[in-house]
Amino acid sequence: MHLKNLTVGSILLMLPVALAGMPADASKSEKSKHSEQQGKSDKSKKSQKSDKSKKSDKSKKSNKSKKSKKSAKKDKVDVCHLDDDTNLFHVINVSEKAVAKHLENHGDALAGSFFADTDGDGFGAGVQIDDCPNPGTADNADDGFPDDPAENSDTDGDGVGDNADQCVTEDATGYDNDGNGCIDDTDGDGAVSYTHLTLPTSDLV
Ligand SMILES: [Ca+2]
Ligand SMILES: [Ca+2]
Ligand SMILES: [Ca+2]
Ligand SMILES: [Ca+2]
Repeated sequence: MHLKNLTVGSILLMLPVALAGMPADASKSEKSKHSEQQGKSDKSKKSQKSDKSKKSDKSKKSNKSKKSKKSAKKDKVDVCHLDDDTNLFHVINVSEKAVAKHLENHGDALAGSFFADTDGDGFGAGVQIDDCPNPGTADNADDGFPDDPAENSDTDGDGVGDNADQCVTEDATGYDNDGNGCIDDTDGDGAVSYTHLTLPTSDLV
């Protein structure tokens, strides 16, 4: 419709329609305001979230740093430091990196479990008595004969140490009068077996 064709009457007729359209526009404008507000509120939510995430990041970082401090403590190693004055070891705690230097330069040793070695054969026994290799200790508890420097194990369990046992895998318990670790009379016929030849000649009839 061209404006030229519009009469005053037709304009008047259209006016209510135009006015009726006004609230609609106003409501659009309200909507747009609302939408703007929402947008702002969303932004503020996001910004809050972002703050939270920042905080959470910070707390994560702080936890990490705590953990790394803990692991740093964990990375420390007990070393047996050799005291030049007493010539005895005592435990010191050093960083993992420094361990090699301590071992090389000071004659230090790694700390561990050391047991009493009463007979000095290098085999310990009983419960752990030291963390360091001080005199009278061994780094194992393998001595089955703590008072016999010549023996430490008894494979067949007959009470005769492996070094003295002439039958290392034969349990001669109860049948070993000469104590050589072998059963004296294997067939039980009462005959003197060759094992008795190890007895003093006075025992031979
Ligand atoms: Ca021993
Ligand atoms: Ca021994
Ligand atoms: Ca034995
Ligand atoms: Ca034996």
